[in-house]
Amino acid sequence: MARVLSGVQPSGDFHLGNYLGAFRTWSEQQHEHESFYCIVNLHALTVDPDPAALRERTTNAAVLLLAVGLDPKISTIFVQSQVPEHPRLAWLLECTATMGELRRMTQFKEKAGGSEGVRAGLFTYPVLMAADILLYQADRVPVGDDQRQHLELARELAIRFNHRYGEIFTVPEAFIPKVAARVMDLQHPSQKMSKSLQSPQGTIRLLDDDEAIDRKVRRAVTDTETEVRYDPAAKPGVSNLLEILGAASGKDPAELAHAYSSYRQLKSDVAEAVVEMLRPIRARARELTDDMATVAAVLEEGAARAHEVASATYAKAAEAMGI
Ligand code: ATP
Ligand code: LTN
Repeated sequence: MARVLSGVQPSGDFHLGNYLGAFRTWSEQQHEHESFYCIVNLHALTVDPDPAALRERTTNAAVLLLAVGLDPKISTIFVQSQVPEHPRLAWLLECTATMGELRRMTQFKEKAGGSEGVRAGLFTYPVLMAADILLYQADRVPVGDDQRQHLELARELAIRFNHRYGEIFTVPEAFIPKVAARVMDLQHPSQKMSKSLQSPQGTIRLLDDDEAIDRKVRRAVTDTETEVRYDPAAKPGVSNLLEILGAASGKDPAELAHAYSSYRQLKSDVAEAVVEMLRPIRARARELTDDMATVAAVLEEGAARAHEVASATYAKAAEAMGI
């Protein structure tokens, strides 16, 4: 059975992009693969969050992962900081990665914006991510399109390590959905929908109520034409709506476009599809919030299971390096 690992930062409210780009695949594929899903709170430290907020978001992240359908009986759900081998392996890998390759990471360049005050942890962030993946000998890593380059680095580090120190790590592959791998912000359709973008009207949060979802979709930025056509470069706003509808309905976004003669009708159908898709998630999250003892137990058991696998891999890697 193939191994799967992926991660999400507890850096804010989860949104439609996280769901369509990642969580939905996680919950669909958990039945076919041995799955590990990690709430990467150490990664979230790279932007200096408020400690109380980080703690709360970490627990809320677990609630949402259960609400989107991860089943703790078959998937291991855990918090990164509870498995000490993550930063330990990250250090070993940092001693194999080069400044040059980390400097090429576009996410770092975007987030750092050339500032000297940016945290060193943001620079080494992709190496910690590689450690997350390699510790579990993951074959497959389901992520949104924005993580493609980080995955390439994880593969490169695994190959390099194996070449230098012996066959220790499985070389992982990215699994990126065909539709909605990069959901764009509804107000700024040239930027991806993001937890940290501070664009409340452009971001559909998984816990938004029906009315908020409807309003945000209806106010989504489109363009001054009237033709409904799938063309991400020329018509990013409309194409994003078609991608969302395609992902929600299992249909091809370009084909869907033919059925519409107005933006209004398209928006109305997108809003309805998203409302229907998210309603059960919201209901389940509400139930779980009343049962935080269960959530805590899931994380405790998840950390124990994760630790078993991670400690075995770490021991092999450290030994191979002469530690
Ligand atoms: P931040 O804004 O804090 O960087 P984020 O919203 O990008 O966060 P992450 O925690 O970094 O979310 O990512 C969790 C998963 O969701 C990743 O697999 C990522 O690729 C995916 N993802 C994030 N944003 C989108 C998006 N707009 N469209 C599709 N997938 C996305
Ligand atoms: N960098 C990722 C989050 C992340 C991750 C991982 C994803 C951290 N560790 C391991 C997949 C596998 C992000 O920002 N989306």
